[in-house]
Amino acid sequence: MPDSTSSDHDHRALRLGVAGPVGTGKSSLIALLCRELGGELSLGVVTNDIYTDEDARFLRSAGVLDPERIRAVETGACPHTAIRDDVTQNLIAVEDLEHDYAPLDVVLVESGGDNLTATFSPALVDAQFFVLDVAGGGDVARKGGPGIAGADVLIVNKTDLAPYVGVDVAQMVRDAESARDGRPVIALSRTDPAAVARVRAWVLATLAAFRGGSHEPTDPGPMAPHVHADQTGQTTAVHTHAGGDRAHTH
Ligand SMILES: Nc1nc2c(ncn2[C@@H]2O[C@H](COP(=O)(O)OP(=O)(O)OP(=O)(O)O)[C@@H](O)[C@H]2O)c(=O)[nH]1
Ligand SMILES: [Mg+2]
Repeated sequence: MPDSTSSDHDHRALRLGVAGPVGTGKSSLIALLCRELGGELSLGVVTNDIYTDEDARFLRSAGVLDPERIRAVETGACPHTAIRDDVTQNLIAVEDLEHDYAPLDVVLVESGGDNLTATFSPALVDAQFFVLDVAGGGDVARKGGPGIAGADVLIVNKTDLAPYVGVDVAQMVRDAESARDGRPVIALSRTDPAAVARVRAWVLATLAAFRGGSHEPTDPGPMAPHVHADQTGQTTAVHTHAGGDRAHTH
């Protein structure tokens, strides 16, 4: 088992998180990055699903990466638990990939789809994407939350759908930028080569900064308080998360 406390950038990959609401295109972004960068970089992928390995199966079937380099973590709990509160399962999956395919350049970790609140712990990833899409409505960028405000890069995805859903992409990007204190926002469609090139360039620049020792992981901050109902509509427990998270009901 590799040294889980290693922070030696010569010996481990850049770990990039991909978070965001359900269906905004997290797996598709990972497939895109594998296609764009797989020729020049050695990549691995870890997916998080609550009950299934659906995302891993989608990515394996996309044929963009050796299927063995795609590992699934089944969290069995709401998505932020495994990417923020107790990242052990994910760290083990990442380190196993780094060990099996050493030297690996980048490991992409997909969060289970959530609402606007889930972000990765800096103990798990070095930098993170937060993915919104235009189909969720132009006003989503104004709703804020730690991912929108604090992720290293915010993706406004599926811009090709904007005319069909009545969203002004430029306005959505401006709204997002005003919530982000200068951090980048990239309007993306997988059918837009210029936008794809911007995302690709961001990953390569982040990798260069990571290797050069100038990349500082930042924490978007804890999730806001929220309530989950179980399948019967009942809430089942209330607990306070470690690390400064506030009350959170399951
Ligand atoms: N039109 C369009 N559709 C897209 C784009 N990117 C992704 N999609 C579609 O959006 C849907 C959801 O994409 P996924 O990549 O599975 O989204 P996800 O965020 O991984 O979903 P969960 O893991 O279930 O939360 C799929 O039908 C994709 O084909 C895009 O750029 N344009
Ligand atoms: Mg997915």
